Amino acid sequence: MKKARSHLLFQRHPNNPILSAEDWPYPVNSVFNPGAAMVGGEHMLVARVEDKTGISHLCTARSNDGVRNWRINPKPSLLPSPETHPEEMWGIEDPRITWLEDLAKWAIAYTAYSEAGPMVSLALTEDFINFKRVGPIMPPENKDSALFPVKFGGRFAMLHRPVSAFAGIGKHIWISFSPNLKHWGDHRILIHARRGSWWDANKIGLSAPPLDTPEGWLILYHGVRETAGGCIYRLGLALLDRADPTKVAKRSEQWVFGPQEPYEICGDVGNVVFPCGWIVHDGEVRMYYGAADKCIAMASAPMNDILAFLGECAPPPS
Ligand code: BMA
Repeated sequence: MKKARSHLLFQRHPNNPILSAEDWPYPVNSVFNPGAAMVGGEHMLVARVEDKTGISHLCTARSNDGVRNWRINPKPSLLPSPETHPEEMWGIEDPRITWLEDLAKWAIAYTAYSEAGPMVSLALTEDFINFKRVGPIMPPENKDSALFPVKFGGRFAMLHRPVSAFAGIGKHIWISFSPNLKHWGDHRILIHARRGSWWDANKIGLSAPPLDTPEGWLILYHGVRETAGGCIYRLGLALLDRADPTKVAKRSEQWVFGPQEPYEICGDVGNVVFPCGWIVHDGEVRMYYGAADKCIAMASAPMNDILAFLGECAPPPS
């Protein structure tokens, strides 16, 4: 097997950006940070759409090949509902989609932008037309959340990123468990933000939902480097034990993807690549990401190369 190098793993699609505000059937400011899933043989994106009030909602787009001929819902698919769900007062953002084998339903974990800050909310759907809210499941400040598709020891599992007011502690990825999707506990830090001048120092968060592979749960996460010129959002990989996802088996030292193209460097928030979903198709991992909080792009890598690359990475220090 050829040796995979971090900077060669994910290749941008030449059609990038594959979806922009100009493609939308109604006036919007930006479309970005999409969740992704293969639904009925089609590529399904659930995009975060920011309208010209600054508030975000979710809207679906479907395509056969995952790159062209998107069929965008003619109206918002899921709007914030502050009357019934006050935690959605300032919008709903960054959906991450997981097929729950146990319920035979799709779960969408998203950020509810409440008066007290971002928090994690959950909705279930069977058809991406009707959505049933489970409601807010993590208090503020918390975001970057996704469920695992299977249960562990009879419990659902979720990754998320709480923020502690405890100065200097860093913003890490946590794992929690639930018997019923509504009540979550057994919280613990899973992946620490590094410190100092690392690309993923101080603040990290989950990007796409955990992906089941023969080597373990594949994790894509973002690291936020704070610089005098603003933040840079880049991506790294990790692998969790397949039977016990509280164990981190591998973690990349270098980032595997970062802002480089003009549409990633310039936008409403420059220097941001922000995937919320990926799809495995014919052994290829297609990562769908928001670019500069403005548009949607896709980059892909052979699953074999990703696993070979991680195979050569060290386990994180215990
Ligand atoms: C994060 C989230 C993302 C956004 C990113 C860059 O905190 O809010 O939705 O893409 O910041 O602005």
